Amino acid sequence: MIHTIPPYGGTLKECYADDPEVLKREAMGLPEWTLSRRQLCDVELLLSGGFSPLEGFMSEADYYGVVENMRLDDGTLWPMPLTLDVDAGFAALAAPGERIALRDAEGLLIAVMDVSDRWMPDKAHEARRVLGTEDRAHPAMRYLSEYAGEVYLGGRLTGAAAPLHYDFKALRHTPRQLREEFVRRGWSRVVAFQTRNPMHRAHLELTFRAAQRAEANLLIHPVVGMTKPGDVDHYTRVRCYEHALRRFPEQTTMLSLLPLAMRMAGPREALWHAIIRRNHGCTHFIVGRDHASPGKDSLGNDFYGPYEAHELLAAHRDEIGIEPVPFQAMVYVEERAEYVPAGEVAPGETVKSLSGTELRRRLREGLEIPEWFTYPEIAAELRRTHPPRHRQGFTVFFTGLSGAGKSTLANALMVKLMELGGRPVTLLDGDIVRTHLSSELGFSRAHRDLNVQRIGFVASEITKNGGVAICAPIAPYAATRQRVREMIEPLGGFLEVHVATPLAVCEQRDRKGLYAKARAGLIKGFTGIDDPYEPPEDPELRLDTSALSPAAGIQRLLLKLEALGFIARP
Ligand code: PPS
Repeated sequence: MIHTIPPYGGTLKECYADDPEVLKREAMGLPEWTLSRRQLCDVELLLSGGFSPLEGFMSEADYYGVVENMRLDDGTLWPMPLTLDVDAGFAALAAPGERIALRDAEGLLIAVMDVSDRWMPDKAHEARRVLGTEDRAHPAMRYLSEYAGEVYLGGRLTGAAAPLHYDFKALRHTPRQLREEFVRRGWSRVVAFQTRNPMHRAHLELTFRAAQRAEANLLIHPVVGMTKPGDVDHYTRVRCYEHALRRFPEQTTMLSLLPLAMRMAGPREALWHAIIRRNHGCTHFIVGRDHASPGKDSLGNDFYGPYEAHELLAAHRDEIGIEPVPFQAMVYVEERAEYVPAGEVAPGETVKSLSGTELRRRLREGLEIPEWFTYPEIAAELRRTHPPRHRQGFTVFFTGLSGAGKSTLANALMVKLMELGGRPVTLLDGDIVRTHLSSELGFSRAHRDLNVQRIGFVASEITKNGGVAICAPIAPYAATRQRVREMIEPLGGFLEVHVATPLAVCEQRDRKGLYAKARAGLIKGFTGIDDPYEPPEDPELRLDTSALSPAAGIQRLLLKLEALGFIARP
């Protein structure tokens, strides 16, 4: 069904079925694809008209037109490829002419897709053209190379239901709802502000000025779908935006959440953002410095020039259907006690700034966040979800050969931490885990990986919730340990402790008699004997229990935890 809603932004193409019940019956028996988080975001905006004029995933011709020239096959300006990536196994069931059912992770039918195109993309070429790089430090390049399926599908969508959201329902609006809301409020000029960060004073000053310059009302339109890995989670950000909103003159500004999955594609992404806001009924769009920038590449250089996005939008200004409002970075000038665009700083004036990294450091260490940088209520909100390290959870991950002394150290550490108090402590010793979590697993490479990943998962949950997890598996493979580290580090502390007692000592101790059995060939695949142990290259701590008593080892570990800020002086 196509609805045309004047007055803003031209035609809005909503793609929902007239009768979802009929569609649900039709979907029974169709090949089923479970949408990833990113695909679910894409489908939500395709169905709601956020990506008008698209009415589904792109055909092969549209895709190549977009990749090469930023144009759909009919010549319409469109900067970002939007395709359904699937694995070869599923692709075999989805020939052009077939229909497939797209479901969310719980199995709810979201849409039916009439597959029109199926092809194998050249992902490296796509990355070079669209992102301007093949560097894995770019999140969209990493997605393409590590997560995206090898086959792309294109075809129209017919929606059964909008993806379910339980959070911030009152702040979510489809393009049609926003257009209607603007009409209801009598807003004929609306300038949209795109953001994936909490709003601080610089952002408020920038949006005040933009609204004044455009003589428009302001829509704060943050992305809550997927942003850059490592960003502040959207729950915290939305609470910050709600605080920020109270700082604007009443009735001038509105907050609405956009379920977009960003690609961090710099200039092309900025153009895409503008088109999306046009579809949501806005007349103006703020383009910032480094708009949708993914940060530095693996050589430490910027992926895009700071004002490349301004230039691209200016070049296409006549056909986007929304007026770009370019802005330089806003900086705080001490002498004037106010924010001004960077280009307006007079010679000799003192400019103050605080980087994202510095803000995170201050939060982590519980240091002051200056008032010139952000409002107290926003700083307090950030502090709630980013407590200083001594109130964050952490994981101590012992790794080493059988008999190296991991369990002894782990038990001693647990007792010492309980003596210190303050956080719940959980011990995930190798034997405990193999009894309660992994009783069906053996010692093949695949089973060891599964075992260690299960430990990592439980430890990550404990860490996320502010507890201490002490793990003590052999964990012989470096890649698996790295995966565990990546799982936990964004949630709190992670300390890898290599219990580096030499094999000869472990074997001599042979408390369980297993080394003797392994040497006699009665146990196969025994770590250190006929299965490898890959020692950590750069652990937070290395302890050799042949040279150090458990008490001395634990003391060194406590000092390390203290130096990193996770515990008060032992
Ligand atoms: S792993 O590799 O991390 O999954 O191993 P883990 O869960 O820590 O289990 C190691 C304990 O199992 C006993 N065991 C073996 N270890 C190594 N290799 C083989 N083939 C093997 N078979 C049994 C051994 O007692 C280990 O206990 P610890 O406490 O490390 O001595």
